[in-house]
Amino acid sequence: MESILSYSKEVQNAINEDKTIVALESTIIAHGFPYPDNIELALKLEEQAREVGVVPATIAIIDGKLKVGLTKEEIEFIGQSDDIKKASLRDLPVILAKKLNGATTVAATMQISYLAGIDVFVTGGIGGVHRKAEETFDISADLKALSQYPVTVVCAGAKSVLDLPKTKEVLESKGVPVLGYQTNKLPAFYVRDSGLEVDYMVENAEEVSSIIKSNRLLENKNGILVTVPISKEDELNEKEFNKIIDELTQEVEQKEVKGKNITPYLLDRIKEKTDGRSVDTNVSLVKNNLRVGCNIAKKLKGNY
Ligand code: PSU
Ligand code: MN
Repeated sequence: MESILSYSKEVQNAINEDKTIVALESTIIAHGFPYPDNIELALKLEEQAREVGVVPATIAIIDGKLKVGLTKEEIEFIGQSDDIKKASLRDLPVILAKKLNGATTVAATMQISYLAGIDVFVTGGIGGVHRKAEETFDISADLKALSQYPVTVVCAGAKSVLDLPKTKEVLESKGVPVLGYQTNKLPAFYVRDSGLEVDYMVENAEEVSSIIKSNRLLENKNGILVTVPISKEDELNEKEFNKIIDELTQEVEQKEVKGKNITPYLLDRIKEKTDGRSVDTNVSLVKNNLRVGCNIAKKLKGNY
């Protein structure tokens, strides 16, 4: 069958030479960060991976093609154009058929990583169960993807704009282990500790790699979530941040922001309310996640 994937030269070579590859998402570029910080970050992340001998595969959809690995021009296009759809699971078949452009969420990036045979995917934060989900039913397809694609997602947890206890419950129902990287507390993105426990603490990349191997031997379909706390120097003040979140939760309701627009809206408003500090914090945590993700991918390949 014809492959629907379109690999960059760099990623194609990496596959041919059996090099270690790590996937990166593109919603963070198109909708998660302001221009031009977004492009700078995307390029820096790729460079960071290469420096430790890992080939970055940033994933997006351009003209209906599922791109595994982007050129610099393609990253600039995704970061600059305002004609890029936020692409989650339900969007992929339509964006492909209509030959549109899409920035892939965690869910869609997991699906494409799985199709491309990439085992480890690094991002900032995952989507989850939104507050008041009992009324709105707003639960990110990221959780569905985690339940059905055996890809390891390295993140800084999920933001406390979500309902974290409910998010954890859904992950448990779906059979997704939530691992804490050198911590037994679930990180909450901008802050190190959400007050919740992770399922298991892991000490190092080697331990994660053996858990991934066990997951394979069990023939599990689900992915694994590795949560890495942001560094102590860079975390935001928890009290201040929680106050912002409470305010924004009300604001989203009042302004009737809905569905896929909620996450970009919140990110924008958090940036304003923290005088831009949330952006630096976000950069710091993604880089930290990438450092851990590259180590896990290398261990898994036996290339370390
Ligand atoms: N969290 C962030 N930044 C982001 C996202 C989440 O801090 O950019 C993006 C991710 O791509 C995630 C998506 O997969 O939002 C979740 O959106 P939704 O809740 O609409 O599924
Ligand atoms: Mn949603």
